[in-house]
Amino acid sequence: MEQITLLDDGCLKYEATFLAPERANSLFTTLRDTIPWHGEGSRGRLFPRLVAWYADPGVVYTYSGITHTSSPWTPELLEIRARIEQATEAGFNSVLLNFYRDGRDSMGFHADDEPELGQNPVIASVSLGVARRFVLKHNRTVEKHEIVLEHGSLLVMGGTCQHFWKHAIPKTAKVVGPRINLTFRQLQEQVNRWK
Ligand SMILES: O=C(O)CCC(=O)C(=O)O
Ligand SMILES: [Mn+2]
Repeated sequence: MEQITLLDDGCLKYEATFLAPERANSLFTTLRDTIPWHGEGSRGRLFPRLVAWYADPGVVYTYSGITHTSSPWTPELLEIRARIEQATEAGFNSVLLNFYRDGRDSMGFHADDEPELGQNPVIASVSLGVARRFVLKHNRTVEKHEIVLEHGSLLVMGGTCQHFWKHAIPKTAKVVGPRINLTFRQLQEQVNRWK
């Protein structure tokens, strides 16, 4: 895997051909057609993408003010998780799936820094379908780093990535087809918070 060290010890690993092209093709079709994709939003506005969430029984995840309950793993998701756990030597108890229908779907700058993820989480991200730009921006210096996430690729974010950097999938004006992204996460037991 290609390794990139970002300012302040953010760590990125990238493998463009993590999944063989035929397997990536069939996974894309199966996930597109069988995952119960649904819209989600906050403050009365839908996010510009569809989502789904899978996790081990009992795992709860709150982000953007929404508490998510999970569906049980499908065979395809279990297969990808096993391959990723082998490649990263990390464990993952949940996966968030995003479906970008076309170039107008996107994800704004954010960090995966919910308390359930703990300090310096390892987040493994598999991309299927149309390649899209993944942009990281340093919180203080605003320095940017960009990777085009290819069909069948694996990106691993580790180190202090979620602390000092934000990441985004920008919209594109080009006419592009759909993309599926899976981010595998290890969620710790729900932390009690004053809210
Ligand atoms: O679609 C992507 O590659 C990024 C997804 C992401 O950052 C997230 O789900 O938190
Ligand atoms: Mn993210």
